[in-house]
Amino acid sequence: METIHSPKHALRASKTELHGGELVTPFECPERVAYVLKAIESARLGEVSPPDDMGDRIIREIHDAGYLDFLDSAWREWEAAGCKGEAIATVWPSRSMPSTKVPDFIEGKLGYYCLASETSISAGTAEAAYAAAQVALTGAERLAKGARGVFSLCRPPGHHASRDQFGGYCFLNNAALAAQHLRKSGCERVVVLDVDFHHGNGTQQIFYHRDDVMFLSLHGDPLAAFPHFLGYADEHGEGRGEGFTHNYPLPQGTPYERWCEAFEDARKHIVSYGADALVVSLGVDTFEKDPISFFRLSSEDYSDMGGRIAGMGLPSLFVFEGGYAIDEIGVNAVNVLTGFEARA
Ligand code: Q9C
Ligand code: ZN
Repeated sequence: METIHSPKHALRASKTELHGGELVTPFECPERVAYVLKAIESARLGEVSPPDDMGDRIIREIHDAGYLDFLDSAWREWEAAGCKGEAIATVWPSRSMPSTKVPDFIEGKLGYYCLASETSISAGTAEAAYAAAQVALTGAERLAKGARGVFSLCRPPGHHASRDQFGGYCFLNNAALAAQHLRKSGCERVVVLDVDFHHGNGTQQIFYHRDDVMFLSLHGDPLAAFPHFLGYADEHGEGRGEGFTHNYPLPQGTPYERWCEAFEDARKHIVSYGADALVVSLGVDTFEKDPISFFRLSSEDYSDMGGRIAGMGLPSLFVFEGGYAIDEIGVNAVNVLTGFEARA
C-alpha cells in the first residue's frame, strides 16, 4: 500500500497543551509520525510518496472563508498583540452570550474560531495543516484513479475540525476534504468511518445535512470522553442528511469484542448504503495503553480491524488521526494497513 506523507507536518510543533490545569508538552507531537514511518519501513508496507499540491478549491468547499483567513493570520496577530506564549482561546460565544459577531481583536477571534482550548496555535501551524490537507487530497486522488487502498499519513489530525472551528489538535478536516474530493471525482456515495477513540465531531457537522456522504463513528461515550458535546446515539442527521449519520458511543474499558459488535452494525449500514468509496478516520488511541483514552484494544486487534475493513470490498483511504501511545503507535497503525492488504 502506498503512503502519502509530507515532512512539513513538523512545522506543527506546539510546545503547550492545556491539560489538567497545566501547560504540558502536547500529546499530539511530531515524533508520532517518525514512529509510524519506522513501522511502515519495518513492515515493508510500500512506497512513501510526497503529496501533490492540489490547491485550495476543495478546502474552500469544506471550510469557511473567514476561518481560513483566521488560520493564516492568527499567529502573526497573536505576536503583534504582544503575547508571549502560544495562542490559546480563553473566551467563547457561549450559551449565555451567543453572539455571531466576529471580533476584530485576536483574543475574540480565537474564541470565535475555537471549540476547545487544549489546542494552542503556534508558529507554522497553518502551514502544517495545509500540508496535511494536501496529503489527504492526494490520497483521495490516488483512490479516484483506481487504487484499492492508500494511507494518508496526515498530521496534524483533522476529525475534530468543523467548518469554522479548530480544537482537539485539529485545524483542517483531512478526512472530510478527502471525502469531498472523492465526490467531485466521480464517486456518487462516499462513507466516512471514524474509528478514532474520540467522536469525529467536525466530520459529523460538515456532512450532517448531506445524503451523499454517510458518517459513522465508534468512540468513547461523550458523557465521559472528549468532545463531550457531540457524538450521541440519537444524532442521525438532519434534512436530506436524516439517516446518514450513525454514532456508537462505547463505555469505559470497552474490549475489542464489544467494539466489533458496534463495527458489525456500522458495516450493515455501509453495505446497504451502496458506497463507491470509503474514507477511514484512522486513530489508534483506542489502544489499551493510550494515555488519554479508555478502550482496551491490543496491537493484534488492529490487524483484525484492517481485515474487517477490507471485507467491505470498497476502495479505502486511511486518513491518520489520533494515537498517543507513541512507542506502539506505528505498529498499531501499520497493523490495520497490513491486515487490510491481507484480506483485500
Ligand atoms: N485533558 C484526536 O485524537 N483532550 N484528538 C482534551 C485532555 C483532547 C484528541 C482533554 C483530545 C483530542 C485527534
Ligand atoms: Zn482521538
